[in-house]
Formats: sequence, structure tokens, C-alpha cells
Amino acid sequence: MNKSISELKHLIEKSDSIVILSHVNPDGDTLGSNLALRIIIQKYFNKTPDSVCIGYLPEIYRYLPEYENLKRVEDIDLEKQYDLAIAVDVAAKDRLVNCTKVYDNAKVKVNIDHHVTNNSYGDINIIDGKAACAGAILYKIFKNWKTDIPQNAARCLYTSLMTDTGGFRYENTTVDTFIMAAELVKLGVSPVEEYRACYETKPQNMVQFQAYIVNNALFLNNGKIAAAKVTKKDMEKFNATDDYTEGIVEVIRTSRDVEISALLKETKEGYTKVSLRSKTKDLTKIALDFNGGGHRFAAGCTIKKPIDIAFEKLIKRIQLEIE
Ligand SMILES: [Mn+2]
Repeated sequence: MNKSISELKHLIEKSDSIVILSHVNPDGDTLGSNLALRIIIQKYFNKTPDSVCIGYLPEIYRYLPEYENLKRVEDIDLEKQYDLAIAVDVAAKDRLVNCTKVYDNAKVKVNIDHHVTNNSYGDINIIDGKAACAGAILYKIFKNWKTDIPQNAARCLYTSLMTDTGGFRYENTTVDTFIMAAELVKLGVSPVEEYRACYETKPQNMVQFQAYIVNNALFLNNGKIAAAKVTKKDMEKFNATDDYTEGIVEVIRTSRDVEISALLKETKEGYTKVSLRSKTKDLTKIALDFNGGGHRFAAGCTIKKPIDIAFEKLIKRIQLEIE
């Protein structure tokens, strides 16, 4: 791993054009990692990478430093051959969707990730399945390079850590998590400000939309399975954007008897996006059965079926784990 980390430094030094790619429908980790790396490359390597956000750009992260410089897919030249492409927090290459080509076309492809299901699709792979978030791997990388982390990059890394550990509550929360958090606070991050900016700035209709979806969730197998459906109609009714569903699957998991929770969301015609959470069961097996991936207690997939059919297939599969 240390060899790849020094190799990455060398590659950044010699590359004129760099693109940093976040996974589709980005979360706090992939965006925080992207922007932290961007800040470090700008400050210490004197070059400005293209930081690309695929899919919707979640407004809740607009407090992140450099957020305004994130590029949308339509802002970049998809035919361009970058010297270096770096994917951050991207569990599988297909999570780059219409940017997969940009990644493949790059002269050198780097893959920095913490998903246990990552299949090392890069030329250089810096993968640590034990890291709490991709941001934690970057933090290690910057330390290895002996780079001072400026406050704005520290804030991005803190968001990676805070969001992927569910606010320092999930099983990936370890001694290392708190050491990293403490060091970031020493670098000037304010935990209360980051928390409020990330979790307490929802638009009112988002709170109401989420309550509506939770209220209509189904609890099956004596309450061991919780499943919520989000249709396009629901989205329209509340004028919801894609990021409005974030956090719902965690909310329905909070019911005492729930072992596995699922959120199914109608995306494009005939496709259903699934987010899975669990307290005790390994979800990677379920996600992989539907060509998805993720972590033990947090995984996801997309089922190429209309939402009601996808719902039945998924519940049947989940029930096999519950019995
Ligand atoms: Mn992550």
C-alpha cells in the first residue's frame, strides 16, 4: 500500500491533466474525498483537477469548501484523455456510469476505496476495507506524504468520516475514527458546525416527504424487515429531488425488531434503485445477487424491474436471510 501511495504522489507531480471522479448519486464520503484531494492537489502540486460529480448534485453538501467548483458530467469533455484519473469511494467501475469512458481513457487510472466488494479495477489500487471511509484512506495518504492538511481540506475529510460512520455510530467507528476526528478538530474543524450544516439544514418539504415515506413503510416478518417504496409520483407530490430519499433507510432501521431495512426507489422506466441497511446480517451477499455491492451493514443495488416486481423479488431474497 505504501508503494502505491508514493506512486500516486509521483503520478500527480508528472500529470498535467487530472480528473477526480465521485460515484453516481454522491454521498458525503465521495464528495468530501473528492474535494479534500482537490484542495491538496491545488495547494501542494499547483494544478487544478476536474472534480466531477455524476448524477444529481446533493444540495445538502453545499457547505463543503470548493463545492461550487464541482463539475457536472455535461461540463466536461467526455472524449478527453486525462493523464490521470482518480476514483474516490467508487465501489465498482460501473458506479461511474457515463464517466466510465473518461476513466478508461485516462493514461493512468487510480482507485481509492474502502468497500470490501471493490475488485481493484484501477491500474493503481489503494483499497482498505477496514477504513471507515474513503476520506480516512486519503487522510493516511496525506500523512504519508507529510502534507500539512489545511482547514478547508480537514473539513471535507471530517464530512467523509461523519457521514460514513452515521455520525460516529456505525460499526465502522473505531479507535482510528476518533483519533482521525480529534486530529481534524485540532486542525480547526468545528464538529457542531459540520453537524448542523450537514444534518440540520433540510428544506421543510424534505422533512415532510421523508415522514410520508416512513409512514407508508411496510414492516414484515414480525417487524424484522422494514421496506419503504418511493415512486416517481411521491417525488412529484412533494417536489422532491433525488437527495430527498437520503437517510430514510436508516430511519426505518431504528425500529427495535428490524434486522434488515430496504428503500426501493423508482428511477428511470423499469429500474428500481435499492438501498439496504442491517443491524446484524451481512448484506453484501444480497447486494451481489442483484449485481450490487457495498459493506456488511450498508449495501445497494439496482434491479432492472418495475418497483412492485423488484419489491417482491427483493423481499423474497431478504427473507432467506431472516428465516
Ligand atoms: Mn464511503
